[in-house]
Amino acid sequence: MRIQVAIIGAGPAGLLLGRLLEKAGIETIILERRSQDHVLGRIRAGVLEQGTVELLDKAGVAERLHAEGLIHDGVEFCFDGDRHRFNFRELIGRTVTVYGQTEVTRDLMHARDASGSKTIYEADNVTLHDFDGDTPRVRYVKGGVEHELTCDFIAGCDGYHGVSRASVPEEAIRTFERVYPFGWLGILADTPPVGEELIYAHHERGFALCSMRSPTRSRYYIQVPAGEKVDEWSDDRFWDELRRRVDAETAGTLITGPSIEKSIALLRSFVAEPLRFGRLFLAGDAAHIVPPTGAKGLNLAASDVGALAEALIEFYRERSTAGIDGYSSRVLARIWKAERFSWWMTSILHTFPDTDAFGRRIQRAEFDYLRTSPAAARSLAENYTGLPF
Ligand code: FAS
Ligand code: PHB
Repeated sequence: MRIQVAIIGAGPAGLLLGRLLEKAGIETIILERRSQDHVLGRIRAGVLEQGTVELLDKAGVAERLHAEGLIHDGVEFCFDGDRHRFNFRELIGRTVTVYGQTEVTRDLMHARDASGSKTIYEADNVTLHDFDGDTPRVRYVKGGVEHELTCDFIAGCDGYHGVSRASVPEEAIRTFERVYPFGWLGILADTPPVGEELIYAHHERGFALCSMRSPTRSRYYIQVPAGEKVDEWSDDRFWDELRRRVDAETAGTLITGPSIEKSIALLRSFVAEPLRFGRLFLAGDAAHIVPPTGAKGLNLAASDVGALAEALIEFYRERSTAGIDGYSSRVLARIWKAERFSWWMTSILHTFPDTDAFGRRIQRAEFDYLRTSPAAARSLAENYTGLPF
């Protein structure tokens, strides 16, 4: 079978790229290792930058997002019980939208199913071939039958553990990584959120985040040591620990309930360079990972594929390679700024085993500087709501 662009992975990056290309008349096929239900069952990101919302609008999949998404003008920081609200709309005239990644994925899947573009779920043993030449190939097994695609381009949107980055010769790629000595234990509950907006809490016992998915569904996280097992955390133990890490008012108004999802995600910062290898391009978590503290993971995936779609459309429409030749350096410039912000948010809000008394004072000084300096607050606001695509 011959196709213009083969996309590996039906997460938000692969699905959004497929949608943007399809709207430009470019044929794609998506190969996804897991089932559609499994992909939809993952509970991940919750906050969309304004640029991501605009890109989903451009993709024609934002109707439900506008109907159900919650526009937030700001977030709160709580530092050892002291709270401060950062009003992004006042500071820089931008906002964020709370709308779960699961819903973004669902909207993109529905649009793709309706368009008739092909997605092969439960595609096993995907392998990439000849992407350093002009006619790359992708092989996969479906229902025990081997298949081969020839294509013009391959988009590796298969996440951190995917096959695409792993297919690049070691000498052709360089990686940068920082693994944090903790993870986030997240809980989803059908309870009303404790606050109108997100609350990021720093406490000597560890970080906590009060988030949400809707006015009736809450999402909470607490920092736990790396290696912690989710089975060691009953719901009650989680709620008690969350209460200890937020201010008294928040603890007092927290409405708890049974968890409908509970999982631990380890935190790492990771970037691969470059992100183009002949006819293979990497985008989303296949290219980079950020600690979720800055709510950048899903949003970076969106900005990557926005740039990649532009480059591929330019190639097909104008037979120009300027976009695809510039893809890697263009997206890496924005990726590293988001990596910096995510690392910085993680550094000031979490407790680290090797942080001494001086280090804790510096974390407090960061908070005091943010809440007393309009310039510092504007910097936080422009990074959190998303730097320009
Ligand atoms: P994804 O990993 O979402 O999708 C890749 C897809 O490729 C998957 O469906 C996978 O099954 C498929 N695949 C993998 N290998 C394959 C192969 N060999 N063949 C075919 N298909 C293959 N970001 C935030 O902003 N906030 C958060 O709170 C947050 N929480 C997270 C929690 C967890 C546990 C994880 C892992 C990530 C979290 N993230 C969060 C980041 C997350 O939202 C990602 O940034 C986002 O899913 C990136 O989307 P994709 O690049 O599409 O990668
Ligand atoms: C979430 O709601 O899942 C969420 C929100 C903000 C973050 C991370 C996760 O920084």
